[in-house]
Amino acid sequence: MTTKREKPTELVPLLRTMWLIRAFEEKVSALYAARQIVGLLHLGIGQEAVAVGTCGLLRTDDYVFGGHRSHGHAIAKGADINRLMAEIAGRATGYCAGKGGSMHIVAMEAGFVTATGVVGGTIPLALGAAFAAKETGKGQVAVVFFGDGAGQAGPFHESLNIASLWRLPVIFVCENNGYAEFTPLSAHTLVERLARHAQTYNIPSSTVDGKDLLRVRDAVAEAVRHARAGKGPAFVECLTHRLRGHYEGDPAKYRELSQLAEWKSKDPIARFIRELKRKKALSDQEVEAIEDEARDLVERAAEFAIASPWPAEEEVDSQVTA
Ligand SMILES: Cc1ncc(C[n+]2csc(CCOP(=O)(O)OP(=O)(O)O)c2C)c(N)n1
Ligand SMILES: [Mg+2]
Repeated sequence: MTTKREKPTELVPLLRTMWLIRAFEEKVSALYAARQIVGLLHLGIGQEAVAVGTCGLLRTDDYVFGGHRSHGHAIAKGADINRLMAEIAGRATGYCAGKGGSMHIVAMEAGFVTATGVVGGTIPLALGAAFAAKETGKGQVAVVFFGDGAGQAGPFHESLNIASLWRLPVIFVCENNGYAEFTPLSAHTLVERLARHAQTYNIPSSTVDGKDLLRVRDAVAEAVRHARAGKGPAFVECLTHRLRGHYEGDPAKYRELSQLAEWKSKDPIARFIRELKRKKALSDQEVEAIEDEARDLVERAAEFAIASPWPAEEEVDSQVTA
């Protein structure tokens, strides 16, 4: 697998997926403001290039794990947006029958194994999938997305060590957005680049601009090649920004407005559009059509979700464990 010889027009579907994620999360935000969705929501607006740059390289039977900010990861891996929207809205037609919600997405048919609200919680689980992949020998890899905050969790370090020791085909994708909740990276660690931890455990690593889809894609392509060849794990740190608060409704007083304006000027979608236009891969009209199509699909997903029934009362104890 190489990313170097692709024709620019072959990259256009990646823009479609980025727009689908952006439109989806903007709709989720609007439904939340209208109280048609309730609960705790963490949006990845601004971080789409990491999800798409990574998952666009994977096979359906590769395993992906996420965390509390993973709508985009699931969509990029091919999850059905109707069932995803229904899950976030708590409806019976959702992926987990409406009982998991925004932070507990499972889309097994797409290879999106699970997400969790426990920071760093899926990192060891991805090792399990990678171990199974290694045993069955079909060349599958496991990918786990996590944030800079997870880098201070014990399971992160334990998992890096074991993955390296057992040469597991797992790719650690760190979305370093510089904050864990309301705390800047500099206040929770002296290790500015999370990829340095990979070096400690002899895992090949790179740090890339996570707002630049093609840089993410190149780094992940290298990591996937390495893992599929049986050479063990790889680590890709993507420097990115979240353009919303930590959760929807977060007043975000810990960051300056000027800082937010600067981050917005580096929006990964606008940047990829500029890149595709420079490569003469698409026209202004095509750019508009891609956005319109994404918004239409998302509107239909929202209609499907809101028209869906709530889980039945007698279902409250099924499919859940105490
Ligand atoms: C084990 C655990 N500790 C603390 C929390 C509370 N918490 C929720 S999100 C979060 C910050 C996570 O930061 P990061 O990993 O950088 O992800 P980001 O929110 O930036 O995407 C924390 C500490 C939690 N959910 N789980
Ligand atoms: Mg973070």
